[in-house]
Amino acid sequence: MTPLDPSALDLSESAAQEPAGDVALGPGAVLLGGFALASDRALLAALADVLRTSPFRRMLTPGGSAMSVAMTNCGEAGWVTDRRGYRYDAIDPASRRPWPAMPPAFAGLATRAAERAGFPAFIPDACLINRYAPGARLSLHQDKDEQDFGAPIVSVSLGLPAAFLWGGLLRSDRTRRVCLVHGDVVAWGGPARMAFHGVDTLQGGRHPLTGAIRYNLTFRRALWPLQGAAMAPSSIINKIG
Ligand SMILES: O=C(O)CCC(=O)C(=O)O
Ligand SMILES: [Mn+2]
Repeated sequence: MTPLDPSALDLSESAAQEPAGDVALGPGAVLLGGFALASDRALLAALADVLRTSPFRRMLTPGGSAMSVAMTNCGEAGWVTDRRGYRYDAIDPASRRPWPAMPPAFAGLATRAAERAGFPAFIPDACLINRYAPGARLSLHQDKDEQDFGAPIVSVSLGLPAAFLWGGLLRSDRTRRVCLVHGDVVAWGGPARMAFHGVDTLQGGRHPLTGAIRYNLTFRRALWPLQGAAMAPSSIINKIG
């Protein structure tokens, strides 16, 4: 079975018959099929700009092995890993400069996708950009290095298809395989915010826009709300207090 095979979509029978559109993965989680298609070229052009300042690199896990997925970031905070652990940092450790600003095309798409998924007023302050070459994979994990679990995650797929593993709140929960193709967006939050997920080993192939690569843009609210979206002074005091 190739990742493009529709039967790889382990979704409910009725949902699997829909070629695109919105498919609920469970409470608080939805696949927005093709949501980013109309913006694909704008997103890839903006990605090329980001890479001029902060190119892809294979970061080290705390255990000292290089991740198979190459990563970079844009936005106020970037997700990094090294022997000191997983965390967000405002400075790119490779360039020793702030991460590139979030391109408007990125932020706009993320906000619109979140709204469609039922999470209005999402303003991401961090975008982790993943580059998968064939053979790369991301093991099952939770996104839990953020300070604000109230905000959703918005995850955009570009290029080669991949098998996304969607689990539950426990690592031992059953995972389903969801085929993500170019332009698909998955958004999860609320009761699904801490769901385990991962990406199975990328298979070979060629995409007209990205060649033998899959890109993923993961938008998050990493920092306290007061560092990003405008908030009333009273809210800021409440947050600090
Ligand atoms: O590549 C994907 O689809 C998921 C990426 C992801 O889960 C992450 O970067 O935390
Ligand atoms: Mn993740």
